Amino acid sequence: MPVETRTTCPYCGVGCGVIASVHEDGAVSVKGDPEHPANFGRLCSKGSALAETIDLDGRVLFPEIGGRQTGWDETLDLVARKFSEALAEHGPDAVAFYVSGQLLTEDYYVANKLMKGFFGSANIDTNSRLCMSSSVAGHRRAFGSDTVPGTYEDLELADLVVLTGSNLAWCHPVLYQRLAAAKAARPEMKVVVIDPRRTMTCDIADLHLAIRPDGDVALFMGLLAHLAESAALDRAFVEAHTAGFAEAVSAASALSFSELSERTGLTASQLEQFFHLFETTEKVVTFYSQGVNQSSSGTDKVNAIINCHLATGRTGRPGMGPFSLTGQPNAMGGREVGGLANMLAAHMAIENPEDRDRVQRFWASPTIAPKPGLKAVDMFRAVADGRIKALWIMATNPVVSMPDAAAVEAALKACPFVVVSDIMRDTDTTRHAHVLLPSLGWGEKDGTVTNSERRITRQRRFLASPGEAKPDWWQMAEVARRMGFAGFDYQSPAEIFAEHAALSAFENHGSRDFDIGAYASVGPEAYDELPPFQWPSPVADGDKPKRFFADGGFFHPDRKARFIAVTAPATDRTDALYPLTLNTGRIRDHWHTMTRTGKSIRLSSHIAEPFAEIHPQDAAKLRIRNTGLVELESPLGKAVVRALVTDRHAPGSVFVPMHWNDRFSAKARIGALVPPLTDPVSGQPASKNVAVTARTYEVAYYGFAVSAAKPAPQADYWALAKAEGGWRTELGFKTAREDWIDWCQSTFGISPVIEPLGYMDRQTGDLRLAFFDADKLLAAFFLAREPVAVARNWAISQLTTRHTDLTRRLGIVAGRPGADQPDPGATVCSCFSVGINRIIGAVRTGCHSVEAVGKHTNAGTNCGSCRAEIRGIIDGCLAAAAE
Ligand SMILES: Nc1nc2c(c(=O)[nH]1)N[C@H]1C(S)=C(S)[C@@H](COP(=O)(O)OP(=O)(O)OC[C@H]3O[C@@H](n4cnc5c(=O)[nH]c(N)nc54)[C@H](O)[C@@H]3O)O[C@H]1N2
Ligand SMILES: Nc1nc2c(c(=O)[nH]1)N[C@H]1C(S)=C(S)[C@@H](COP(=O)(O)OP(=O)(O)OC[C@H]3O[C@@H](n4cnc5c(=O)[nH]c(N)nc54)[C@H](O)[C@@H]3O)O[C@H]1N2
Ligand code: SF4
Ligand SMILES: [Mo]
Repeated sequence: MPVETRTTCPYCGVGCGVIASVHEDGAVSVKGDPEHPANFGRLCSKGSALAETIDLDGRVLFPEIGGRQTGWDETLDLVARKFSEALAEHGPDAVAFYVSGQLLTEDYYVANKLMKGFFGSANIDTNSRLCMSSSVAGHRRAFGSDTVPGTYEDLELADLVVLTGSNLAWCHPVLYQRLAAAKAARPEMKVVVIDPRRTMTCDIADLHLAIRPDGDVALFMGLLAHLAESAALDRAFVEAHTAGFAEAVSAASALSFSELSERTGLTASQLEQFFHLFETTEKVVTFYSQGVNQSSSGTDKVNAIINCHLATGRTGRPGMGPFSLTGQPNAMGGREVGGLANMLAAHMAIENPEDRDRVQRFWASPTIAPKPGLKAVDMFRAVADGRIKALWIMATNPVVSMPDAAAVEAALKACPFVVVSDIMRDTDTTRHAHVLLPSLGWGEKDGTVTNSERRITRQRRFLASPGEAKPDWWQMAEVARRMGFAGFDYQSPAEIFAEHAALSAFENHGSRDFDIGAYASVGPEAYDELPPFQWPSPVADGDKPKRFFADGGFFHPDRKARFIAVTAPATDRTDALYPLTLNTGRIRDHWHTMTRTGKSIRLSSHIAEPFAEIHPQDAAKLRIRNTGLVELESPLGKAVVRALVTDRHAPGSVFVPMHWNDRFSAKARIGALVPPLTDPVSGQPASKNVAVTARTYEVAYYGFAVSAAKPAPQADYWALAKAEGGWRTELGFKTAREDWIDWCQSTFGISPVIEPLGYMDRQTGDLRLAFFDADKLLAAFFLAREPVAVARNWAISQLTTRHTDLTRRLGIVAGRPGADQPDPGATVCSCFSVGINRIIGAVRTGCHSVEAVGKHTNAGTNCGSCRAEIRGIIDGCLAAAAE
């Protein structure tokens, strides 16, 4: 019998419950936990593929100093000594931690306590600065606390769901599935998607508003002005529970309707339709994510949205409220422990002397940070100019994910002492570590995470610790002890959690939203068993839906919420040198910098290469061809990716995923183009609205290869991805070579004694080479002057085919599937590896619904993440047939 462990998915902020089974042969499988209130058994493609990402390939398993394997004692002594020296010689502002919403709450708590209470600095910031800080700032301005008022259930209870700046279908897929199911059950429910792109989320939208980049503040100002004049205004709520209404409405009314239309890029009729829907539907939830937060007007966007919910009294009642979707699995836990440079702990304020005193007394700490620390962008500036002498990075990859990524890399190179705790040995960031600490990863570590709806769930260990890897909290506690600090003698995460819970209740008496005092004396066993629960939980009261603010009770001293008078930024762009707007974000099957999802063959097959979505008009103007290569340039840097010409994005904009980095592609680290421009209130970088220019990246030859071994490509362009039986690589060469055989042998690690089968057409320049070891294909290489047209998934399947006869081998150099080996086409359904050609085939045989295609091919019947794409393929086929 397999041993089952209930745990939580380590990817997005939905926080799905997972049951991990370890089978007798050691194999691991995962399934959704039917009892978990976030997902009720569902998982998306990433969650379903978790078992494929936990192998030890590429892991860092021993501490390292300067690339040399060491022992924990020596390494921790060095870290403690370096931090002590920096503090003694240069003071508390000379040290910094840069941590992550992917740490567990217990890790995060220890990091924050050590930095703020013992180093006496607030120089601890986190990748949540790039992710949630505008929401935090907006919540604090409006509510007086960083509170998400609602629960996921509101998604099903609402009659109108507004999604702004959220690609829910790809980024919070299980919530999308819950929404799709609710809408199928109640077709009268309306969904509005506000996004400059027509994303997969639009599949269930009744209305898609293709807003101009950063038109959101204007849009919600227009809505507020409209609501203020309408029957939807809840005067009683506004008077009893809020302040600043008149000023906010007066600011909002300053925009004329034509200005509104101009700034949002929406027509009068679109605006009227949206305003009317919002006005006449009481149960409305506005979900928002990075299209709102990652903006130079991010905090104002958040408050413009909240203003509309406050004006209508639709905050924290069932089916109503503003709802910030958190990205990372523990974005919320990080905020609870105060892991941002401008927060304290347990939702206390660093600016407040009473809060500082309270936390210091609770910790019995020698000091307490007297002022906010440096926010991420400023922190790396301080690293670059030498103010920070010792930096510890945990569970984040800033050389890829920070804006002005090249400057971040240079800063790390210049920093006298960089510690990195990660699970992977070779990332763009670990390369610059003086000390690399091996951390336990998902399945190996124990702790808690909090999801978007304030629900705390255990992540449980079901695997043994590999090598000498240790939990992040242990690493910090050991350094603290070595530096002579009392208060870090934790034996287990349970002890840390109990302390965190006790602090949340300490002298609280209802004055702070975050209170989980019910767990202040949780022991190891109860912690082990801890079922999911939502906060607040001052006393144990089971797991029932909890909402805030239906009847006021905000956390400003007068208990009133604040309307914020915002101003709409200009959205027109006239930059002759950099005329295009670069929008960056996510794809369905990859997670951030790909250190984990890049290990999964299934997840790598949906989209195997970095790309730029470009509108056909721009492509025509710039002479960029679909499937050619395109170079994007901002004043800070350049990137080269595949051109995907599509009208999904408005003219003037391009979309590039944030995931690719120097491990997977030659030059696709898009963060290197993003300027370090931040929202003035939250300090969050604006990574969705970047001025760039685009041009064709000319190459003399395009290439495609499949290989059994991981390639080490020497080429002007390359992008590699794991594939069944080995690797697939897209290539581009600026100049021709004579020695392609040698090139292949060194790139794919093939012995020079192996001679290839080959085909060459001097006329067209086509070249195909295939290298075999007995009946096994080692590598196949396809070169052409045009983008290589070979059927990718067919070529990949040759890596796992036995090539017993010459005809089959010659088939590879012919570059065409034989009649008995149909080409499945690009993968759509990654759960069952169903390619687009099979889906088109099914449609042609009469399957005209997603369900029918599913019955025929299995596609879309497991996690459901690809259902919107399948519907798009069906529609496309039917439209083509009708023409
Ligand atoms: N598959 C996958 N899922 C993930 C992640 C992942 O890496 N991969 N990461 C997780 C994390 S940490 C996060 S933060 C979330 C992010 O989740 P999302 O915020 O949903 O994802 P993004 O793709 O970053 O951006 C969302 C959308 O904002 C739109 N947008 C850009 N500019 C504007 C604008 O000015 N206004 C409006 N209204 N929209 C705009 C973009 O076109 C994009 O479609 O996803 C989480 N889930
Ligand atoms: N251009 C652009 N840039 C962006 C964004 C965007 O939309 N556009 N989005 C931003 C957002 S919202 C986010 S959240 C960030 C995400 O950006 P990052 O946080 O930099 O990305 P990840 O790849 O998630 O990095 C996590 C790292 O932690 C390691 N790791 C995994 N588990 C553990 C563990 O248990 N312990 C330790 N110590 N390490 C572990 C992983 O191997 C990996 O190296 O990117 C931001 N940057
Ligand atoms: S939606 Fe997918 S990635 Fe997010 S927690 Fe659930 S299974 Fe994990
Ligand atoms: Mo994020």
